[in-house]
Amino acid sequence: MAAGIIAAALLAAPRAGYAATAINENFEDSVADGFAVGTGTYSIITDGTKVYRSNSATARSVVGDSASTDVEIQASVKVSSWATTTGRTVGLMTRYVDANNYYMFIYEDGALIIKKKVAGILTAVASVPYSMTANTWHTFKGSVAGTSLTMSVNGVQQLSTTTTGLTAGKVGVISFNGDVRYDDVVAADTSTSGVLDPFGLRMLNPSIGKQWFSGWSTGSARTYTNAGNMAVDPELAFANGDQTAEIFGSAGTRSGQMKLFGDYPRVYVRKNESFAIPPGISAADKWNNVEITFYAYSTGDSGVGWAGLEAVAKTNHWPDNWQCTTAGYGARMLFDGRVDFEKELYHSPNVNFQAGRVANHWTAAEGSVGGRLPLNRWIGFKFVARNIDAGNDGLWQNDTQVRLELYKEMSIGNVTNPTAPAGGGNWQLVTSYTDTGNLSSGTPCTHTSSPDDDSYGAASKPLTAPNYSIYLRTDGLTSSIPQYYKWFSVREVAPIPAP
Ligand SMILES: [Ca+2]
Ligand SMILES: [Ca+2]
Ligand SMILES: [Ca+2]
Repeated sequence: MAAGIIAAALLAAPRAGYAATAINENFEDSVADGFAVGTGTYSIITDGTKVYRSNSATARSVVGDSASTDVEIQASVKVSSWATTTGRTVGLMTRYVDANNYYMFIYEDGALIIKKKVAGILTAVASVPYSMTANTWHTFKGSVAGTSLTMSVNGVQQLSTTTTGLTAGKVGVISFNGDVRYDDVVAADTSTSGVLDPFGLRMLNPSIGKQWFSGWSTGSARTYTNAGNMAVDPELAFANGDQTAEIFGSAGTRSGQMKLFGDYPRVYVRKNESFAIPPGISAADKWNNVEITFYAYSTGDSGVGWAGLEAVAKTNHWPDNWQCTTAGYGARMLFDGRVDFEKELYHSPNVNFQAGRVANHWTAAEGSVGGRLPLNRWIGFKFVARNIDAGNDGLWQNDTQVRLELYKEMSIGNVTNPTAPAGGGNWQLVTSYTDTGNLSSGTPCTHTSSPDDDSYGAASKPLTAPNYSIYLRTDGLTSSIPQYYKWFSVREVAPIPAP
């Protein structure tokens, strides 16, 4: 297991040979996150809950990673009515390249069919008679692994076959000649080859530069309060928070974990603990587009309204009063059940905006009471913050939008010291938001003593620039209600290609 730092040049690198489709969409925020309509029109309507609907004669909408190979997609599917007596089609797609190339897992004219369209030529690969009741929800599931394809409805496998012709593509939904609705669309890669990090967790995006992995499973037990020890824990910094952080090291029942409590814990990953302006951190040691991952276990609610589990990206926030660099994006799972993003423009004075908020996010099945953050169980947390790469040139300087995504992973329950979840975890999108600069006070920052001051003012635009820190934070935890953290990492990833 890797400990400490793996540094690499911050050069643009070719995309690694794996993909990341991680979709979990219930449409309750009225946004079909990541979906791109290929054919026809779609809208979100209320049909019990919020659902994705099309009544176009030909309708296809796709989502996920075009590089995905082996993948499963499941969705609740309902037909409200048909517009024709034949050509009645509804279902799911994998390996979608374009409107002439994809695999289908469909109901069509009295049968379930696995079908392919390759270079525009349709071929039915397998079928079985099936009666699909109108105005009833059916759970469709299609999976492809290598040349094997299977289709299930309502948990019962109906078809299993093999075919060739397509190797990679997005997933999606498809219908012809019906008024159809979809809900609870879940899709994920099933291949783990090359996609697990050194802890055994799934990486949703490949690393392209600097990576940092906590080294908490090695060495002796050690405790940090208001200073780190970078000889032992490189780039792990504590001098800007108020906390007790007990790292268990290689021994004991909590090997590999950090126990955290205090009035305002702030656990930074940054190159040094200098409060100088600037701190003497090189461009190669800054962070920009990042995937931040950890698992956390909360033993009690601090009662602080802005506390829970939180990671902050694209920030310095050190010292707090260096106005032009304190800006950042926080992804939050708050104790009170809210999940959201917080864009902080300045720390002094305190100016911030919230976005992508969902209240009472958690379910009883996840261990929640009244929608609040589940306690006494492990929650996987991933925050992905990436520029959209204007010009597709790998340069952040001309970028104008930042995409924020918060994921959870709930397959580990209440155990003292878990092993990595099967397949690296089933990561589900919690909320997402694209900052186009609209989260703004319009007041530029005024600090001018450092070359790293932002001359435009962080107030007036999205946070596209690299910065010195990422950090974890929580508030108001006493020694009787600590949190435990495991598998904390930060990896520089590629920006999102511009459309
Ligand atoms: Ca819904
Ligand atoms: Ca959504
Ligand atoms: Ca660019």
